[in-house]
Amino acid sequence: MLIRKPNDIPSSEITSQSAYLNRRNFISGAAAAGAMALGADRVGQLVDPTSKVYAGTKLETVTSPLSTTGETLTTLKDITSYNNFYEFGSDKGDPARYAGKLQTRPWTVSVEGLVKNKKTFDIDMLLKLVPLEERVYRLRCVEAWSMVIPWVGYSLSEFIKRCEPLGSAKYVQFLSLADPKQMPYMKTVSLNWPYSEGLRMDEAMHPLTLLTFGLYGEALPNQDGAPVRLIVPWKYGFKSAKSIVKIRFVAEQPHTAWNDMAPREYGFYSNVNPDVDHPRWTQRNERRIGEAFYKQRRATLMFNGYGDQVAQLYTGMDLKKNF
Ligand SMILES: Nc1nc2c(c(=O)[nH]1)N[C@H]1C(S)=C(S)[C@@H](COP(=O)(O)O)O[C@H]1N2
Ligand SMILES: [Mo]
Repeated sequence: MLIRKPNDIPSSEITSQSAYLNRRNFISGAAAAGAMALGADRVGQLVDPTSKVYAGTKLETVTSPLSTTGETLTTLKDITSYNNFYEFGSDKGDPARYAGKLQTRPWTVSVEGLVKNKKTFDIDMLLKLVPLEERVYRLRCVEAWSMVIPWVGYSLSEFIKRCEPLGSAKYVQFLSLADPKQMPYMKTVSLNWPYSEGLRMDEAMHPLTLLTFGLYGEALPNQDGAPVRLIVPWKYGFKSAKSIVKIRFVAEQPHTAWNDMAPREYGFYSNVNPDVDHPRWTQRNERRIGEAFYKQRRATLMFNGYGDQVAQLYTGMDLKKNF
């Protein structure tokens, strides 16, 4: 049988988001070797039954009119074994291997900054704030692959309204947990921890922006960002911070982990845009995870196909400059 390569992009052209990280790890080779030894050691902990107490709990959901239809869902297996979660390693299989240990209870999300309600929310309270919806969204990674995932959550706007942000709050920053005791690769992967992401207030308030607690009807698997993460379907996947512990309302555009790492490659907006190439590879098309490698790559859609709903957020903006 003839195995064909994807015909439009030589695989050598696609390097991962971790290219920088791996180069740096190479420099600190001793540290990397240490982490690998630690990693191997932790594989055994996957079978620890206490690690799976929360991930997998059934969640009640209502259907949402904001669900994407007409797409084949990516399998649970692919969604949970092909991940980016650099706190747990830079290979796609690392988060499934090492995130099982993450303790997701007790867990709180604190609200800081320019807001009336500077509160700390217990995760189980947050989960019950408003009814959970199932929302199928495409997720397009900046590395030119995509998945279709039935997320569970509610519009972030519901949460933000209850925080009562001040008029001076123009952006929202999201900070992930940064606990090197639980996250074995924080020491060797040189992103600027804690993982930080941000949205402009109108993007954060947009109904499509989902505060996400589950997928496939169950509480989030750890490798997908348990116990709470963001999903911003019209932006590259890295905007969707995982395992969030802090939400900060600010006046200025916040720094973000990827923007700190390589500002020419990862902009603040990072709207999915087939017309703006990543400096090292095209964004014209994508590989759907789970589909055969020889299959024709799909054309990437402007705003990941959500343009009808979100394009008006950017009227008058040059999206090549504001990539
Ligand atoms: N805290 C944290 N959040 C993160 C990341 C990460 O490394 N750390 N990776 C991002 C990237 S690059 C992508 S594509 C998505 C992947 O989500 P998934 O593994 O659930 O598909 O999570 C994003 N959120
Ligand atoms: Mo990504």
